[in-house]
Amino acid sequence: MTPVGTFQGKSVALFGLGGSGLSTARALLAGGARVVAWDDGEAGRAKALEQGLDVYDLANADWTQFDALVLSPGVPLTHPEPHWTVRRAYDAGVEVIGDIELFCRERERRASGAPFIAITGTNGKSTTTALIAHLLREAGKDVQLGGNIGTPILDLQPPSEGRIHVIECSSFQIDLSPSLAPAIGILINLTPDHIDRHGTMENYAAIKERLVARAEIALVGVDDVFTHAIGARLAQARRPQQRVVPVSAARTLEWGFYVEGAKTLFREFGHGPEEIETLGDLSDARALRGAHNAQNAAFACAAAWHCGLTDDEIARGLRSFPGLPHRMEEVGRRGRVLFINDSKATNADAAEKALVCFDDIFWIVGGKAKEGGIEPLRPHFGRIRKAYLIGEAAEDFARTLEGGVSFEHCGTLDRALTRAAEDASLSDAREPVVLLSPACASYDQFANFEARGNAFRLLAREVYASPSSIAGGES
Ligand code: UMA
Repeated sequence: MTPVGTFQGKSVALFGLGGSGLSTARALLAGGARVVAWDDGEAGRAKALEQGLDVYDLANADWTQFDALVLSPGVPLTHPEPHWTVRRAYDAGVEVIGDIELFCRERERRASGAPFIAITGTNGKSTTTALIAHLLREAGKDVQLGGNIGTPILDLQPPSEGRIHVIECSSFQIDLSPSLAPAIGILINLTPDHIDRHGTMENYAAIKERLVARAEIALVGVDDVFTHAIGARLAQARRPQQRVVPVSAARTLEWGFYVEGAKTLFREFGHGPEEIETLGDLSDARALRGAHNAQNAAFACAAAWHCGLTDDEIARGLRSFPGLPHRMEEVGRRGRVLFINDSKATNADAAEKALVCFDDIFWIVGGKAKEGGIEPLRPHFGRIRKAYLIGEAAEDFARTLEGGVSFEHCGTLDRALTRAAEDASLSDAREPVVLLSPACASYDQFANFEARGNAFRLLAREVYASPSSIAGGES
């Protein structure tokens, strides 16, 4: 835990008692602050009471006693409208901040030079964050990994000179962190997202820009119009003590980090082509398939290079990266048949990223459909040997597949997996792939996408561990 000493002896209103709120409460109390906690929901309040927190309805509190309101990231700050606690705080002249802001102030107080890598972007930020942490750990560094990826930042060990914090930041968290100034700031990409919480795309992009605006090293994508404009603006501002470095997975750069073929490359500003450094080869990196992962890898290599890792250390780490659970996760193999868990693909956009990576797909698809269904995936139907339909979306998806892809109604995941594995093992493909990439939410049959992915993993293990369960299959 990182005790928060910057509010020692002060009073803090804490709103939102999910994972990050409870972690913040513990860290503030450990640092000597007085905390008054509340949550709109009964469950959050009950958990806080269990942990011995002072739970009090902030609607009835005297807000002039507070030095800050610490808000959970899921609570609206500005849109669709400010939460009632935010209005009360502003009326009383109380600042509104989040747990990452508390960490930044603690870093400033304890060890302002402590290495701190902050990562954001619309897509790929969890993979990039996990990959950076993996590269650094494999090279023997002391690494703390957390933020939006799952472990609340204040649950991590405190910042210190020899310890690298690798932190994924959502736009909600950045919006609550006015003094965010990481040693390395990463902005991967930007496409419209969370507009309900930020009002407009412009506002969403402006919030994301804040993560790199005061970074000592700003690694900024150039593959979409929004990040490209941000990178150009930062470079033009020529802030003292800031280095702005472009990163691309889509084209060769005159300088910066980029991917060419399957190689991640770095060309220093002003250097000739003969001095281009090769940092890794993605054709060896089984957990980094696809163009989107090439972008994640380019950023991770850039961060690792700036942390002093050698080309060999980076190349080794790329090869050994196990990937994140439920994101094109290779769960096993039976003979030629590969089993891939991509349960996190809850819409067509996400499923597309998996479909383009393989040629002979036995596709488990369905669940609770999103608007547009699987129609956008039609250009990739040629890669699908057969589809196995599950969940509520089955009838609708069958209509889309009709005439283009052969399919079978399976109802449940276990039936779909058994049938897909049987067909895959009998196919003539070099590497048939049983792929769960449902392009749907899971709520019709599972608690969440993790539960769906865990079920797939267990079922797949039974299938590929049992020699008699499928005919053929061994190569
Ligand atoms: N609450 C209210 N009133 C409201 C809204 C929420 O009382 O109007 C209360 C809820 O009753 C609940 C608590 O606030 O008790 C939930 O807080 P939260 O939603 O901020 O959730 P945490 O458990 O604290 O998790 C947060 C991040 N959640 C969000 O940003 C929504 C987690 O990111 C993050 O992993 C965690 O902190 C640790 O840092 C999740 C997420 O969905 C993965 N992120 C979004 C994304 O990736 O797109 C931004």
